[in-house]
Amino acid sequence: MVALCKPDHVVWADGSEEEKDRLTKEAVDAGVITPLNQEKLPGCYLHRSNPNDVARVEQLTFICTPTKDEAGPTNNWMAPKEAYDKLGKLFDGSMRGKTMYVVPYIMGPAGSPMSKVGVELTDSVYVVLNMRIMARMGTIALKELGDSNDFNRGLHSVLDCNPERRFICHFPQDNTIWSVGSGYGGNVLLGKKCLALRIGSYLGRKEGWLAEHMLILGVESPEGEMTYVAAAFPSACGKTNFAMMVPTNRFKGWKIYTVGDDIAWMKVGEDGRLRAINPEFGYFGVAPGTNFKSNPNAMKTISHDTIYTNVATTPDGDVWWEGKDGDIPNELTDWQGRPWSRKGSTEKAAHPNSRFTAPMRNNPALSRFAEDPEGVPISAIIFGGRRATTIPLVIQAFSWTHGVFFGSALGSETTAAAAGKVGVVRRDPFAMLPFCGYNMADYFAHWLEMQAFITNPPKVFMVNWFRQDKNGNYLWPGFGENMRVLKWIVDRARLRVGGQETPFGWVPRAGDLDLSGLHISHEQVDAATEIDLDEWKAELESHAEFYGKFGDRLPKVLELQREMFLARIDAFK
Ligand code: SAT
Ligand code: MN
Repeated sequence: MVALCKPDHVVWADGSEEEKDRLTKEAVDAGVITPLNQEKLPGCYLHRSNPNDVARVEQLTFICTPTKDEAGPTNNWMAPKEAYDKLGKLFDGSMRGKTMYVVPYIMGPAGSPMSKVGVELTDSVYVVLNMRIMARMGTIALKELGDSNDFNRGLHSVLDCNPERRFICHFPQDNTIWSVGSGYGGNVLLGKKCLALRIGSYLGRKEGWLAEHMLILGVESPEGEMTYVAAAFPSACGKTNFAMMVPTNRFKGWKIYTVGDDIAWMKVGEDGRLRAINPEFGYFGVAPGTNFKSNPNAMKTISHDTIYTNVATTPDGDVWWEGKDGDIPNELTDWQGRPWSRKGSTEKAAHPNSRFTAPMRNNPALSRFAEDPEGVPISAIIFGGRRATTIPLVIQAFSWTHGVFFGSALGSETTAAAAGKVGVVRRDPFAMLPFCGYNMADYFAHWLEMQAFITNPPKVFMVNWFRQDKNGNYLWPGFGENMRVLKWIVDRARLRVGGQETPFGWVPRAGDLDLSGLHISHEQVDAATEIDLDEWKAELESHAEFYGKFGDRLPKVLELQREMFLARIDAFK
């Protein structure tokens, strides 16, 4: 790769504090990052990206399998040879005058049988500084690897950051990722979406485990009973908030512990239960909307040793974004470094997809099992999305197969995390649409097959915090109040609370959800949990269009589920 990229220098990252200080200084001197107010935000820095490079680019992301069928209808495909040739030309000489950093890293705790080693070669010091937060990086990874050559091969160059020369290519058969022309997190922190999800999902199928776009949290009751759940929501739908939730006052004594906020690797343990690890070491979270009400633990987490990307700043070097606590400052510097004023400016001061990169050890609610090499046992799996209508506050699947059906048909309104239009419902199965590294029909089949190995399978649920009334107001207050829903989920998983059977699953009856002290009307809660048969008919009909993409490859049992639910509507009418 040195012969190809022709860097002036090669630097092996060891992950030490000394190295962090040296690289931070170099990055500051080069203008890549700027120190923030070190009294308010010790160890914190700001990075402003190229304005054309602020989110993942799904249209430029490719799965390079030998055949197009292996990548499937939901992925962009490029033949491996074509991709290597095309990107090889771009990488040729790309690091002239620059340094190539060699970044060895582990996804997962050191010594865990579930962990994987990767090595990312990059010409971006911003990537190195972010990777050391997001993954266990440096010498520790080389030790983990030993003399094995089983590691992910990642190559990254920002080039001139031109969208015309931007490609994120995955070669699952070679355990290789080539990323060029971008500096944005999801495109370039190769351990995250590229390895932990796209390549990971491929390896998971081959090796019999699951790589999922899921948070992992532990709920502890006042009696000390701990229950772990994993939950899949599309990007920017509140996974980080849910993973760090502080329960509403009514639930005094209940505690939520974070294991992970974005990715779960799950495998059947010796005990026949599904066990999950968080392969990451930090959080790459969305800043706008984060405040002491929506996520107090995140606010504490990002108060030191954090890299901010594309947020706004105040005159005294503090950070700001839309939805932060307190009054909107009169004067700011916006995410592009331009003066911004509360009265005069019409654009947002922070980019809607501006981010923080923070070490998970900063999180006051970090689970003490977050680094357990065996993972935590999962009792419930939750699928969620952002839906104005149709999907109730919570609904439980009748079976694992039904749960896979829920996941396969998940829909959500689009957000700012990916480039493109915001606010349209798109099918995002398992919240994995942009992250599944192989044919999604085979991915559904893999999920269905897993049940043969899990003797004690988690119960499966769907939630929707975002349902609206006719005037566009949210029906459910969300945030800490979501504890009420989570409690029902935990009690259902432990077989000790009632529910109402509907054609499509169980929902809580009046009295099953603890609503004490909640200042909203019962009618409003009823509206949030209502099943509207006509809306569901339209929903199930719209699944057909999505399922149709997969042709014969779609597992038959999913289409049969869909038709069965459609037929049940008439029986309930
Ligand atoms: O933008 S990232 O892919 O890093 C985060 C996300 O979209 O979930
Ligand atoms: Mn994500």
